[in-house]
Amino acid sequence: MSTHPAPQAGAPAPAVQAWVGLGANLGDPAAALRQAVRALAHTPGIRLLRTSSLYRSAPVDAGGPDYVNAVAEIATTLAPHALLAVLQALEQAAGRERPYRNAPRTLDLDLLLYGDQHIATPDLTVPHPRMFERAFVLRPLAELAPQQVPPAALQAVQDQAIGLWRPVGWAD
Ligand code: A4P
Ligand code: MG
Repeated sequence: MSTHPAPQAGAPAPAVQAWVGLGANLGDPAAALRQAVRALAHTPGIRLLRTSSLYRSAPVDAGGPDYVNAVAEIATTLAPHALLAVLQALEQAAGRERPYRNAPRTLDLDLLLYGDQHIATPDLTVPHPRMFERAFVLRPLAELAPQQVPPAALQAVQDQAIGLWRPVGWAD
């Protein structure tokens, strides 16, 4: 017999823990990340659990100014595609333009992990397909959820230039 009780009809969906990668390198990137985190915290179906430190990182596979990157840990009752739609709406609200691949951007929000689910659809792949190649994802994610980041993965990206964003933090 299953040890898990069957969900009750009409019962609220159970919350799933998920991690969102944030990045920006145009305009005022730290302000854009702060605004995005505030907006996530106020979105129905999303509870903001924690945020990593803000990091400054050199562009990877891209040009333009240095990036500010961070990761947010959330609990959400939204389904993965509904969460993606929220992230894309916030990117649009921040004036995101997409002139070419990996172009500098005012705000990029990527769904890195959604519980332990593996998702492969035309518009959503989870875990995010490039996250394990990137220090700007793995360093802040390891701060929040070291169990999600194998030491060998961190080691593999140690040559990528990244450090804490100074002098301002989330509160500034
Ligand atoms: N998509 C599929 N899976 C996902 C997912 N898990 N999360 C689709 C979010 N979106 C996902 O995304 C293109 C399409 O990916 C979307 O339509 C969505 O349906 P996009 O945001 O329009 O384009 P993008 O940002 O160029 O793609 P992506 O995948 O976010 O780019 P990357 O690979 O993350 O690279 N260097 C530094 N230092 N810091 C950065 O933040 N970012 C990039 C972007 C490159 N270099 C960087 C940084
Ligand atoms: Mg993106």
